[in-house]
Amino acid sequence: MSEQQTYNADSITVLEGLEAVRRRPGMYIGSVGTKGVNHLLYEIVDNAVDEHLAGFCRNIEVMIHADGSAEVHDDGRGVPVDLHKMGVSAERVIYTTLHAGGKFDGGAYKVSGGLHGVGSSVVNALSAYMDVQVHKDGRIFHDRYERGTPVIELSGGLLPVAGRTKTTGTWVRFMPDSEIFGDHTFKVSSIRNRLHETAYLNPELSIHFVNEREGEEEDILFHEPEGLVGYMKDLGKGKEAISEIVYFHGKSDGIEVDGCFQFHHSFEENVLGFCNNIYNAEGGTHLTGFKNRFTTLINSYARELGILKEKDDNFTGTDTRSGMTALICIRHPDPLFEGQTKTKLGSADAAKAVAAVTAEQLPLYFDRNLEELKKVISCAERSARVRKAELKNKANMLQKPKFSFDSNGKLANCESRDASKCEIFIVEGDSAGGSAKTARNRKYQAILPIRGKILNVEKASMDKVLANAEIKTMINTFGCGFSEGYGNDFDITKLRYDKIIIMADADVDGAHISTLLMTFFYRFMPELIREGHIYIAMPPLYKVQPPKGEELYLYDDAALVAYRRQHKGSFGLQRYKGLGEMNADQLWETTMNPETRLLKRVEIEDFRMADQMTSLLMGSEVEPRRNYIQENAVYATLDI
Ligand code: 28G
Repeated sequence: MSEQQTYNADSITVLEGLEAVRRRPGMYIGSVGTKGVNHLLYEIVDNAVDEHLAGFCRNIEVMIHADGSAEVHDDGRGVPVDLHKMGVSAERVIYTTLHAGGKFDGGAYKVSGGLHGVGSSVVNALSAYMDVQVHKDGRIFHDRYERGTPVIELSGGLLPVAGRTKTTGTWVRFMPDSEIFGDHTFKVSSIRNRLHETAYLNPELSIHFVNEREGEEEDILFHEPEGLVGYMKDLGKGKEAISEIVYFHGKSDGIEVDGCFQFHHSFEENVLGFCNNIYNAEGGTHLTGFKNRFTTLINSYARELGILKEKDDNFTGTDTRSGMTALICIRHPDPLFEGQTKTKLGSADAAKAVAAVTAEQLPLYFDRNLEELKKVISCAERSARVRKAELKNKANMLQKPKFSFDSNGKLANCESRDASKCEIFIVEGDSAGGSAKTARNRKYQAILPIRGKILNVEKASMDKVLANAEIKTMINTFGCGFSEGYGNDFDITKLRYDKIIIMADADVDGAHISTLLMTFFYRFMPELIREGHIYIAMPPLYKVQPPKGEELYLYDDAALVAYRRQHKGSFGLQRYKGLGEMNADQLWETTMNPETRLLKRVEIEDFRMADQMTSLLMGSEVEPRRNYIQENAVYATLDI
């Protein structure tokens, strides 16, 4: 058989492989929504980062073009274009064979965290088109695919030479296929965050990000020579530091460990793990290794210094990490992932390696910086004190009679007890609350009016939070308890409503109230957000009344612009400033009726950034707050 025949035979299986990806895209990239679209780009960027990790690329360019395509360029060696044993250019094999990837030559690490590392061929299969340009060995090569199928003819299995060059590198431009993704597009805020994070994790890499989409043009260079320390500074923005940033680094059992921590005036713990450049949302063994050894270390120092007496109990792990922000970043030649979203590092040797490096490196720092050590221990003492006080407090609070299901004067509960069908509207103000009570479907819709701004849980101590009437009412009404630093009474199976819907005015005050509520949910019931139970009602901004024809509600300014474009003549226009301007019928029709309303589901993609965000949001500036709410509240489909 000639080489060409070999390829023809194999190419059938190749195309069948890519066809499988198109038939069940979710299996490969998790979703066919906006997250899936972003995933395609991350896959390609990760390949460029791998080329950096292999030691051959310092600059990566990422472009979102106005037409909805994305382009990535790296100045590495260029994807190999020589004849592969399958009888075609290696480039063809890489972009058309499932799992053509694998560990890079030269012993570098291939990113393989979680959902990533599915390979460039998956991106190719899910793109309307993909152009690949390679500069290598003085020549320029161009290849093109449409829905995964190559459209450039090879000669002798090789790509035609498209020109000469003195540089080396790879360009990939692709268009997410609307047959797969519908009208979902790239979510730029997530891309920006991820690229910035990649820059922090790779201090010698520069990432140039260009967004050419109409109305959102931007051009940013991410270069973070301070690495993890710079990342820590970023995460600590808006928080008051107690201790210095401590950076440590070492290698054990073939696993490289980089770590960094700092204490702030806060009781929160924010310990983030990364393996081979990928954030591990569910944590894993690297974090366990660090946390356990850190606790042991602090306890033994505290005894050595006489801060803990013989009769005293050890600090708990939570005590020693109270107020801590930490980044633990490992490079592992062959990591293992587990958990619901495969974002939890499972490799047992990672725990051992991180513990070993922590035990070896931290004493080098603490032994020389006694004052810093004392500050760190004082955080643990403070936490232990509060823990003991709150344990009593909580016992007291739990003894108080709970609000019974209906006896709360303000809550208008629904009749059904079938949680999967029930929803509760949290409504700002008594008057809007009154309209909502009249408007609702009383079988399935409960109304909980809250007065004015709720307590900012970010700034209040735990006993104040638990004493706050609105918060107590919410906890008791939802039925699922709450979780906080020292214990977890949260039980999502007890949740009495499938949807918790924040209904506030579409103005700055309304946005503030939504933010306060989301902060409360994020800190005390984060699973409600993770599991998609929190929604924001979208009251209309406008009502238009054409001279003939039906009145129409418009939910944002873009809709008004579109309406103006389509309706040349004059029409009546009413702007709604608040929920209070609508009568009960209008409120039902526009905002509450599941058949016609628009709901946003609150999704926090970046739980790692959310902690810092809450600090940012609670600041005095309104604009970032509004942006945050708009960016993080992703449109759910019309909730029918
Ligand atoms: C621009 C967007 C994304 C890439 C390279 C460079 C090489 C490569 C890529 O090799 C896999 C498997 C083992 C050799 C390696 C070039 C060695 C020598 C490379 C990218 C081939 C493929 N010369 N740059 N892959 N190995 N950039 N950027 O995808 O045997 S992928």
